[in-house]
Amino acid sequence: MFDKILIANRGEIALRIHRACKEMGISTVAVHSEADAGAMHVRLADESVCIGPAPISKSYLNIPNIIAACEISGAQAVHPGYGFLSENARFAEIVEAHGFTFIGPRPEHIRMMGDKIAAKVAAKSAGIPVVPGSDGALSSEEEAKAAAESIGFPVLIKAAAGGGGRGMKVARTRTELPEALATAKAEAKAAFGDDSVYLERYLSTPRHIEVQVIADSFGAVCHLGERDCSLQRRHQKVMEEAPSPAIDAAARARIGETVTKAIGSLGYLGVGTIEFLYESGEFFFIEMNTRLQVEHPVTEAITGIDLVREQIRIAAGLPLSFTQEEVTFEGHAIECRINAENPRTFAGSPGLITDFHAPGGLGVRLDSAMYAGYTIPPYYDSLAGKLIVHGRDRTECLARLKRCLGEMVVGGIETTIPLFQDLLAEPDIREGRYHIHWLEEWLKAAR
Ligand code: MV4
Repeated sequence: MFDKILIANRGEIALRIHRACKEMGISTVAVHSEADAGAMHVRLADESVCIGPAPISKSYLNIPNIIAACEISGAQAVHPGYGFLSENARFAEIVEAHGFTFIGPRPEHIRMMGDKIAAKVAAKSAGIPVVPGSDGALSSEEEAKAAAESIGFPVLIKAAAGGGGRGMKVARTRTELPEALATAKAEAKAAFGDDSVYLERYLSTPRHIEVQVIADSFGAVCHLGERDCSLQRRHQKVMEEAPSPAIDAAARARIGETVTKAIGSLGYLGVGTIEFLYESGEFFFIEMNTRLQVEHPVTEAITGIDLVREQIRIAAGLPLSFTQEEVTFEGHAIECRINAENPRTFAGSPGLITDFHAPGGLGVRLDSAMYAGYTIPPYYDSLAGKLIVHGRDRTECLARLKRCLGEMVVGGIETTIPLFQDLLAEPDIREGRYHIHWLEEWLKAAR
């Protein structure tokens, strides 16, 4: 096992990784920008190294400086967290080329899943159900028309280099197709420097359901159930839950088995998330994420498995500490992303936190880098913390979440806490009746 790990991230996820390390007897190296010198991840870590000025391109994305921090600190492994360099195959290769261990999947799998066409081809050939579509990049308008006619309208044109919704265009009819194709290509070129696009049947009101998988270097692969992440705004998840209110145990076991077999056949290593759109009782693969995800704690809550600990064990060449038969799903968990934002306009609200009170009690977890006296810098993501609540069932979970939101105090800045209080009063949310467009429709209407 490693005795020192460098955490190449900031904020709540840097703390999350630090906590797993300490429980495993591993010492930690924080890296930070000049703007983060007083951040909690720096204060808690055993050592810290400044890796550059505030802009992420000069610090958290600065590969040479992160490698230098590994060298001067004597860390043996790097945990990238999520975002930043976590799905950069080149970074994983560079870390390994310098004699350090990258705590994550193999570069070839990161690269494959980063190319949405290659990912879909791999998923389909491994037996995962995919959205009916063009099965590859579109090379002409004629090809797009032929594919669309055989699938049926409406269709969605997506960028191969995409993700996060950029370069996506709906064509409702044959007439709309040429313009949608041209716009999607232009957007993809501008955003990613790659104008490859493909086409899929457009699903109008699906849920976003993702399955957590984990694989060790001995060929063991397990699934840890699903998370429902349908509540999103502008492709940013807002609230996530496990299990999905839309999935029963039989459907869970079925998709879990399909995904587990596929991941095994790909020779995947580490944690991963297979994203599906779920509509009319059917799963359709859209993408795979090769990182630890923001919302991983809801899976941890219902399975009792520490995903970061397992990631570190896998990277150190140890087996999974459980088998599929030993994985059980207990109760219900919901995560609220507490962002430093105005709860109505979503305008960022960085600044000094004057007061801070964390909710507590049975089944309550707060993953946050906030403290009274901390100033949230304006340079980074607005995610300030995550409140994760676990209950014996969804009803208990909702009651506990309401209680916790009322207890929590973050003074001096605006946060999304009031948004969650309003959401919890909605019958659709209480009943679990929502899809990927529900939140934006609700924000547009009732408020
Ligand atoms: C789709 C879709 C409908 N049909 N694909 C958006 C981000 C990208 N990762 C996949 N996305 C979508 N793909 C087909 N064939 C609708 C979306 C989509 C979406 C998906 C998940 C969560 C929120 C979303 C919001 C708008 C559109």
